[in-house]
Amino acid sequence: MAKLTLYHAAPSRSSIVRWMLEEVGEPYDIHLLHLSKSEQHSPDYLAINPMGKVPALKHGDVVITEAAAICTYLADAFPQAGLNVPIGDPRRGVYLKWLFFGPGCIEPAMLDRAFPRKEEARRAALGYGDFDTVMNVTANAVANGPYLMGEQFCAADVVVGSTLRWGMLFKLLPERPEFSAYVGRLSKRPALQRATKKDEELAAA
Ligand SMILES: N[C@@H](CCC(=O)N[C@@H](CS)C(=O)NCC(=O)O)C(=O)O
Repeated sequence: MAKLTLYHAAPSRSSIVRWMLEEVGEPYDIHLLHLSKSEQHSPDYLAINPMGKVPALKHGDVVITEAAAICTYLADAFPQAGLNVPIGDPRRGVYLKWLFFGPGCIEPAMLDRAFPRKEEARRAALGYGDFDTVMNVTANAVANGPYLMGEQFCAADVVVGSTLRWGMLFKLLPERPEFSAYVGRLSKRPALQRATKKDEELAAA
């Protein structure tokens, strides 16, 4: 089987992919980068990801970057893990919506709030519209659950769930019972617990 290597820094957005890999359950290697030493800007790593950012995933000869794209790829490459909604299933459209909504709407809404612009942008010009709408839409989506797609835990939960966990940790999100209940459910997943423990060990080393 083609080898899986995660270019990783702990903790960082590559922890999203580490969680996904633990959910997938296939063996993988870690290529650790120290962001504080600017290893992400070394010529060797820029050949992997010219953005100079983690995560990147190598699967055989294929290199994938962008956390949400990697999670989508892994879910489709290892369907036996049950983390995708396959092509042909009418639920796939909504599944893809949530995979894009994480990095396309939740994350920029959160970070624009944390680092406000000097001049307020027009709502129509922002892909995410406005912070409150993004929060309301997300809260409604996770309110009933247990997961975004109902009973099925999927790659979109890894992507959206990671952003919500991170936003709650750094107090970048409003305190909403829907978010804490959803993140509480995710925190019980053995794969997330394993990924968190491994990252804590890496960060402490
Ligand atoms: N859009 C990228 C963002 C990746 C990203 O910003 N990674 C940060 C770590 S959380 C990074 O590598 N920062 C180092 C740098 O920019 O020098 C993704 O979702 O994968």
